[in-house]
Amino acid sequence: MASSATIDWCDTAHMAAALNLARRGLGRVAPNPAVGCVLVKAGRVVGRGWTGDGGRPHAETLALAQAGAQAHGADAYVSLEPCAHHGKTPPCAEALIEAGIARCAVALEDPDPRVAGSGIAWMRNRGIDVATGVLADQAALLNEGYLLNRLKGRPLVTVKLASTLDGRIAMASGESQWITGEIARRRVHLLRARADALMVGSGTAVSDNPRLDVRLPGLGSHSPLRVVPDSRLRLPLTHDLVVRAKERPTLLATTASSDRRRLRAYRDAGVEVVELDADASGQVAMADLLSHLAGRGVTRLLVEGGAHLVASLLRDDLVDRLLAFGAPRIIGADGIPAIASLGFSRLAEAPAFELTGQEKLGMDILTSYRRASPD
Ligand code: AOF
Ligand code: ZN
Repeated sequence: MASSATIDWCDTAHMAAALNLARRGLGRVAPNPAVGCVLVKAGRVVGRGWTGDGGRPHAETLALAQAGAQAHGADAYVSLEPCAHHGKTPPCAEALIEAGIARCAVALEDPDPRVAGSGIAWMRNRGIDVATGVLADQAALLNEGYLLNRLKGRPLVTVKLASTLDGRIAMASGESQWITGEIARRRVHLLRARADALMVGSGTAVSDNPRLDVRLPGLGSHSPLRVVPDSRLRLPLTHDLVVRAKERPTLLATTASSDRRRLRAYRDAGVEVVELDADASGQVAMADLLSHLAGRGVTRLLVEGGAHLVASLLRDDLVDRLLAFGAPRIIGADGIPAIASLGFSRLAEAPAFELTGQEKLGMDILTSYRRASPD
């Protein structure tokens, strides 16, 4: 709910622009939120900024630098409450005050305990007219990963599935290459670029041999952390995830019972190994892995299969978003299903999702869902 003075369509339009700037930072700013800032004077945009790679500079710093003296008397639109703590630069709330901003529209309060309302309070105390809640829902969706990290100690979990019309991902023989077409595959690389970490199960790592990097022109340097839960240490030492671990960091998550010599061999190759709790079936406990990832700053995790890993995330109710790439093929019940057995017996237990969008990608269709909110 928006608060304070008057909020008109102009406010909404400028905040939408700030959100679009913020979106550019997704996958590049963790553990920071992706923030956008637009400065407007007499109806003209005089400064724009978004959070820099690795989280600094903050969006407001860049927008203020661009506006220079024109910031005096301008309106600021910021997609997250300006910070109130001293980092590498003074707090953004203070910088906006010093620059002589007349009014500030904020989409969302920052849950970081160093901020949590004090950025807004500072500005109000110094006579700035502050409107809050402008496009708050959109801002919360954009930074859902940051909010989950801060408030629930886990990243946003997005599961990507690529299957046939009948929900199969491979032939019974395991043959699976190229279920979806080229355009869909490029779309996956864009999704990867917007994630902080990519995860596949060890079975999928072995059978599909994924490199889990971003192969799009200009985006290759933003390849995220590669994560493989592997309680039985099945990942071959010759796998790309191991061999190239020094250039593209790989995290292997295993349980405490693992073979020490093999662990040393992974570590010698540059793989980071963490030993986490096991679940009832002896696999790496997903909740523990997600909290480990959140603790090291991951806000957005993209899970690319396989069927068992996705099933265990669904069983534990840890899937926030589902992106289903559907290819116009039918394999039949002898093929391998996209999701392994969940063990539920009643329909009420079956995870439910809300449709959020649909896109045609060549011959394939991408259908997006998010976890259904409880009734
Ligand atoms: C802003 N504008 O663009 C961002 C903000 O490590 P630091 O010093 O960069 O601080 C991280 C915190 O800064 C982060 O948790 C969040 O509260 C805020 N991020 N704030 O005013 C920005 N990215
Ligand atoms: Zn700041």
